[in-house]
Amino acid sequence: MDKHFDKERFKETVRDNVRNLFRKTLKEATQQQLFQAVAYAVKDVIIDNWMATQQVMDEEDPKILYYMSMEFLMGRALGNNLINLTAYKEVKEALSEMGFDLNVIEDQEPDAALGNGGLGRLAACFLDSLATLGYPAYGCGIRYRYGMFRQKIENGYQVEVPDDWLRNGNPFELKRPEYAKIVRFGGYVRVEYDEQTHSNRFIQENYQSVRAVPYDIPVVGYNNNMVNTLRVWDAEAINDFQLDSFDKGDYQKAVEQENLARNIVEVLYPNDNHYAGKELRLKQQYFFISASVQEAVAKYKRKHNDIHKFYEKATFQMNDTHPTVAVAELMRILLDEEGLGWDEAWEITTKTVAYTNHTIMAEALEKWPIELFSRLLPRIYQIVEEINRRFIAQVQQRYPGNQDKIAKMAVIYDGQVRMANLAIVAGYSVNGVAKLHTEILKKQTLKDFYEMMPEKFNNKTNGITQRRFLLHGNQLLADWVTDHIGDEWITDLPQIAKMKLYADDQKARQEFMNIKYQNKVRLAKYIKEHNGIDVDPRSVFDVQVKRLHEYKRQLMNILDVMYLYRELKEHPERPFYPVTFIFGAKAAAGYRRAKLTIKLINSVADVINNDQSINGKIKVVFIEDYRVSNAELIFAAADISEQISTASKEASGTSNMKLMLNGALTLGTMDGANVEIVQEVGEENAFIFGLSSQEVIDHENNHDYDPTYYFNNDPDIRTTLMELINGKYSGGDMELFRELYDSLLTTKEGPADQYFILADFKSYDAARKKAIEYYQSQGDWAKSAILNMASSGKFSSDRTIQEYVRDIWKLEPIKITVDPESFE
Ligand code: B1H
Repeated sequence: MDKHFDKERFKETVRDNVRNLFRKTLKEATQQQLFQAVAYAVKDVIIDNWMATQQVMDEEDPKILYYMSMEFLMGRALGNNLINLTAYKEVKEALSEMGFDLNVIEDQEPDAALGNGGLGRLAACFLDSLATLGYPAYGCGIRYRYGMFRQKIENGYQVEVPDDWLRNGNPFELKRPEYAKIVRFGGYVRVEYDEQTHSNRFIQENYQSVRAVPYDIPVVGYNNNMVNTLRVWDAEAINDFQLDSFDKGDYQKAVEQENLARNIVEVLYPNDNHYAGKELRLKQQYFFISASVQEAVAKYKRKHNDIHKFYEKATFQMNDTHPTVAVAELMRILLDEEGLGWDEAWEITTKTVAYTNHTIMAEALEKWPIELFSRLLPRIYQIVEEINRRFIAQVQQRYPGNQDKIAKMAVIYDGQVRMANLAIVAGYSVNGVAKLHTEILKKQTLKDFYEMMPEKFNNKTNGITQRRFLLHGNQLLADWVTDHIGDEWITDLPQIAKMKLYADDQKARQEFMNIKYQNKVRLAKYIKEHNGIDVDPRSVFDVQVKRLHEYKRQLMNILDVMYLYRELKEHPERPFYPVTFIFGAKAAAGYRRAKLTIKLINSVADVINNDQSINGKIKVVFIEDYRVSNAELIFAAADISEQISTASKEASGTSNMKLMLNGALTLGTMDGANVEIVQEVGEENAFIFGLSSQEVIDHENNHDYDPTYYFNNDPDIRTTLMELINGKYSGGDMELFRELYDSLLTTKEGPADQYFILADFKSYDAARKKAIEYYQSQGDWAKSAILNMASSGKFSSDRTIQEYVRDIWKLEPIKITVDPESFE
């Protein structure tokens, strides 16, 4: 866009848009209206590139990736689109000449929060990398009417507020009614013998249906004219009954279908790493998968007549098991609509679908009761049954008489449909999301599958996009890097290793710390405005931002803050460098312990922040409504990156990468991608503590972990835990936090201290003190921080996507050259 960016014309367009959209002059327009006007002006530019991309795809007919995901955590689009159009600075300037501030305008945009956490944000980073690398791809998802809830903190408690993100419309989306599809639920399957083909036909009858209507959201590649599409499906009611034959049955059905359409896309389930088993969730899954698969097949057929080669032009990546009904839906279309035989259909399907596993947490495993599954999806269930029957026969052939293998690997077992097993049996690829995670899958979780089909298994360590999380989120640091090594890092992050040269340079260290300081001032201002808390930008910013989950151990973090505070009070003579402990986290609405942990953090914050005697040496801040947009501010300002999950539990983590890229030092366990981060940056530039994944797994297998040992033998631990039930942080209420206390010491509800907090507590505390100590030698710290940033090259999602393309998808990049005429 830089070559063609016409500042005067852009201003004119913004003026016209305000006029046409709102019947207002620029002076009269609100900031929200200005946002809309600017967004539409940007969309004008995107549309040309979007059409050009479509044209090249039509001409070259490349293989297309369909990235199927229940979640796309996109965040805001305006700033990111401007960044990728390489027009950010020009537009900022143009707006400033008109008397407006692009930052303020960006802040008017609601986050597109169609996801919970890492899994959804990973999908968003992947789309950015796919477009930037020129790979033809569709994101396939749901246009939730309400995204991830907005979090309010009231009296220290999390309160969930509906996220009405479409209230003012979404200027970037495009409704595509011409691609609508019908999706059917329920009823029964009638089998009919076809005399001509001597085969059975399966006809679903007495079903309810909804119309799936796609909305396309552009995904702009960086500086390459490429625009891919995120296609999210909305549901509309089908009311095709005859008003004159308005009998009771029709009316009843019309109302039911109306309700189905209204409910199905209403809201994103706010669970991260947890399976709730709700019927509506399965409806959501089949709804967007059926529509997406139908469209993928229809698109193929517009150009090709041999359906047997479908997999040469399309591949489906299933983001966890949530889209796994795609296996059976593709089979259904091939069998029932294309009239293929089982073996041909199976060959095509198993060359089309691939599966990514994102977690080994047992409670996240999707297992649908047969009753529910077969009632909702009768034909799909038949197909899954047949897949299972044939697979079990294979297992029996390979392991004659071995019931245990069947018990572990069957797709249908014990009254349940096991989606992970279906995904593995049908997928041509099964991947984990970090080296350690993939090894655990192969050796433990999916051992039997790995033994039977080792060729399917591979690792794809996650990554993040440096365009959003450095170029957009931390413009000072981005410019500084570019001044030193040029701008190739923007599309080739390993180039940032050239900054290692400057780790020993006094002037560079000073400059780095100055930039970090300015980003801390920016965050301090945000905290003052949103929390009313004063924090000192000269203090260490110790940051843990991620979903609230017991395995991520925010509880261990806050317990250690309580311990540090007590030490500070008891030993005022000891030197203590000021630290600001920053938390940001949403808890699933029904996750009691997680929500109580938020209350604890806020209660500890209240006590400590209001204790005048400690001179503000410790501050605790819980940032309300942690989401992509404020994450960008937080990463830029962080000194310490808390990555403290129980080893083996965090499949990869991605905030660890975003924080590293912004020059934070990792304080963490040897879990997920932390292992690879330490490998890249060196142990001397990180603070590693705690049990190893093998130690954790051994304790779990041997049932020999006893947290009361630590409670009884370590007075620091004991005293800290007692503070949960002695009223110190609850205005005298001894019961408020008892559930947390109990979770660590009793087996009332599940194993005591399931996540080994007490085992790791002292080594965590020591590692943290070491980090704070290290911060005081500013030169050394700056060196380590620069080295962290400079060693983050591996963690670009560009690298991850190249690996997926090379090992799994086998796509070819396309080139978009836009006819400059289209800008006139
Ligand atoms: C991850 C989930 C997840 N793993 C179920 N699994 C969900 C599971 O709504 N549900 O039912 C939602 C999310 N999310 C995360 O994926 C891992 O915990 C992270 O370690 C990983 O970095 C991320 C991306 O791979």
